[in-house]
Amino acid sequence: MARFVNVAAGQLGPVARSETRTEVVARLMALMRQAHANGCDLIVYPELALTTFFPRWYMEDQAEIDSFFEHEMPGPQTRALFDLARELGIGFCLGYAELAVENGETHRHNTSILVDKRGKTISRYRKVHLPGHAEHEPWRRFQHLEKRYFEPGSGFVVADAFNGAIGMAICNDRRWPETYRVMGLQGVEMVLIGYNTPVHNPPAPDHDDLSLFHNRLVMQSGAYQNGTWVVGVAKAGIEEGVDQIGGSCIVAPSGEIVAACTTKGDEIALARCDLDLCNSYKRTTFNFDVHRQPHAYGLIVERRGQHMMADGTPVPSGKSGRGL
Ligand code: CDT
Repeated sequence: MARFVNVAAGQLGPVARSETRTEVVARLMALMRQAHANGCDLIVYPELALTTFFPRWYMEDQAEIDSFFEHEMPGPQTRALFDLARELGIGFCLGYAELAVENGETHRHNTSILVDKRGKTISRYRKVHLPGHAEHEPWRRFQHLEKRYFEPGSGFVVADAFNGAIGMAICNDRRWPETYRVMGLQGVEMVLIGYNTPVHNPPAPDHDDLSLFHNRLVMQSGAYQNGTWVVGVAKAGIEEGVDQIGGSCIVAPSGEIVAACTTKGDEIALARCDLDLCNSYKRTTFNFDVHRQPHAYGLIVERRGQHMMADGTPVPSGKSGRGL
């Protein structure tokens, strides 16, 4: 039996710093209703969807920082989204700042959860590749302090859900081939990715004109090279003076974009995704069992003419040969 998942990329326009959770959740619910009216099984929301992208500001007051974090999920202001999902029978993927107390210790993560059609959280992912910097850098037009406010997560999980194998990644993760490959090795069939990407990258302004190209480049190659669907969803538009790319799109295992948002506001893009289409790639060009050569991959790498182990240490005597 064919396995179709009708998916909505639930793009958000800018979220102001003054906007309350209740106001943002109302926007998310409006998108969810549209997705449901279009027969969707699943709607995917952006990274840190419940607030403005707060790592753009340097803050020292921990109470102020923690005001951007969710202390429970669902909590009093987010429960309505879970209730609506259950009422409509639609799943969702939501990014938010997570404050977790585990074994008496407080941890802060940039997190996404996958919620099923009954409103139950079935998978949680904590962002691995945290971009930016940890200290105040006043020379920047705006900060990118993810390394200050979050701890990195420690793994890419693939869940049995929506009749398939569903993984999650968050924003900067999408630029790293390892993200897709680690999930590809687990047989992932759909990767859900929320993002907040400024057009301007302060350390590399020469990349600014390429920001939308790079967005597509990484998601399309990640999809193709792993035979998986990719759903990339932006928080877009000019948020607190910072221009964020849009470009939300749904990518097929062929690497082709099959649906895309056309605005930088609240908008859904829809696709009927055949999960069995993944097999056309997973069983041929990217049949990992048949064609991958893990024994040949960079245990020893060459860097500036010197043979190094993959961790950067010199090759111990007695080992020979070159990796990649
Ligand atoms: N949120 C996030 O991860 N943003 C980063 C900005 C990096 S600037 C190239 C991203 O990779 O989109």
